[in-house]
Amino acid sequence: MTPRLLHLKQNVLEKNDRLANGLRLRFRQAGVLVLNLVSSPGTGKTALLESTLARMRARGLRVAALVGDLATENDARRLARSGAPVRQIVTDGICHLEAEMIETHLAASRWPLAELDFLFIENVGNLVCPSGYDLGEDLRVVLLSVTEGEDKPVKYPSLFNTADVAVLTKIDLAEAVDFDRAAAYANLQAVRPGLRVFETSAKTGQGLEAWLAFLLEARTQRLAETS
Ligand SMILES: Nc1nc2c(ncn2[C@@H]2O[C@H](COP(=O)(O)OP(=O)(O)OP(=O)(O)O)[C@@H](O)[C@H]2O)c(=O)[nH]1
Ligand SMILES: [Mg+2]
Repeated sequence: MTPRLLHLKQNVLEKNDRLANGLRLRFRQAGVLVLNLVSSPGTGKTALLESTLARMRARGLRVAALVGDLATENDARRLARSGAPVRQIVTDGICHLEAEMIETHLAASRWPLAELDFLFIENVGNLVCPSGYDLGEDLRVVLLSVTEGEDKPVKYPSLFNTADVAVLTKIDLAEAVDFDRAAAYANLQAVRPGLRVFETSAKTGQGLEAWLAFLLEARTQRLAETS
């Protein structure tokens, strides 16, 4: 990369960090826990969110979602079936979400943040681009499906390295694809030592209660820290 390009990239990331810090402050003041879901395309981000939103709403929790894609409103339509407020962010070719997009869409949504318990952000499916862009989230959740190969954490370390928690998705297919659980865990720990891992299936519901309990506990902890 030439020095000029490097400089430009630094400026873009500095501006993003500034906006993300502003968002984080607003989220904390509102008492909403914000999660940024990242993974390669097709890992099951929307499927996990469909189940998570439906289960949370059934418990009376106040949830909303922003979902990023290069094109189409398909994922927003899927998530809206839960009854939760949802907005699609169409990035028109950009391979990640940026803090400015979150700001713009939150303003347009007019969602009163203080009336939300959880805000989920589904990032654009990409194992590289989203890693450098803070969205002001409390927790970055990286998903890895059993069908995409146990070596992905070590091949794409930057994204896994910035995650706070991992979800191994499509666990119902583990046997069918000879999923090597030990190798997947070893690779996750190699790039992010101590990373907590959940195993879920949006198809059978396996692991979803433990995942939900983790999210509720994370929110309780965050509220205790900020009060
Ligand atoms: N068997 C099985 N299939 C799943 C599971 N989760 C997702 N899928 C399937 O995997 C495909 C992709 O799932 P999506 O939820 O659209 O994946 P995504 O990560 O949101 O994809 P992008 O938004 O395009 O990045 C769909 O056909 C889902 O039905 C699961 O737990 N088990
Ligand atoms: Mg999706």
